[in-house]
Amino acid sequence: MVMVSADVAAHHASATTAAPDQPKSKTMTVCYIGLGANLNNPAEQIVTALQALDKMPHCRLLSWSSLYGSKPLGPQDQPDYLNVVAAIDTDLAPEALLDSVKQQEDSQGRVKLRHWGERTIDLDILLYGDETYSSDRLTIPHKEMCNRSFVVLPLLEIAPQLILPDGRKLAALEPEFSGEIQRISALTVDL
Ligand code: ROI
Repeated sequence: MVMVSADVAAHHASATTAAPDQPKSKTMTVCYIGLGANLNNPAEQIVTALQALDKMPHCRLLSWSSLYGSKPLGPQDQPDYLNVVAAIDTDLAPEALLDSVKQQEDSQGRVKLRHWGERTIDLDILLYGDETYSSDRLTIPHKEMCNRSFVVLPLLEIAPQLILPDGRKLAALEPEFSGEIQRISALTVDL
């Protein structure tokens, strides 16, 4: 198992670091990915996705939050969710990163059953350094991230000092969400 120092993820989201195993001209960008699952052994789905984030070409898993449980946002006749937020380092551009995470969702058998419905795994790009980005397929920061307790609280756990691209402190959002989700446990992932 790889232990990752909490300090790594506590950096401001804009942190770019020279990767030791990359040519010097490339910079890596710290990105945050939201993971959610409520079908087919959700905890296993999340662990599989974290392992995949570490194995993805041009990506490295830096840290991840505890496992959280949350009531579904959306139709209530679906199972509760498990949620985690992960920090990765990547030199992929945003669209290429999106391709990679979508591919991983597909490989874990994600099928769209209904709008805001149940899913085996959801991998949302939340932040890409302190950049903003918008296309038909992707908006960064994730449009709803600041409204979702199951994103904000796990993200705060791994990046308590995080400043959003618009200059707001993530920690300022915390009081809005107290009691909405439950921290279940730390999550052991063999890398
Ligand atoms: N609800 C919760 N609690 N957690 C999620 O990860 C999640 N993901 C979604 C929708 C369907 C909006 N609801 C969710 O995509």
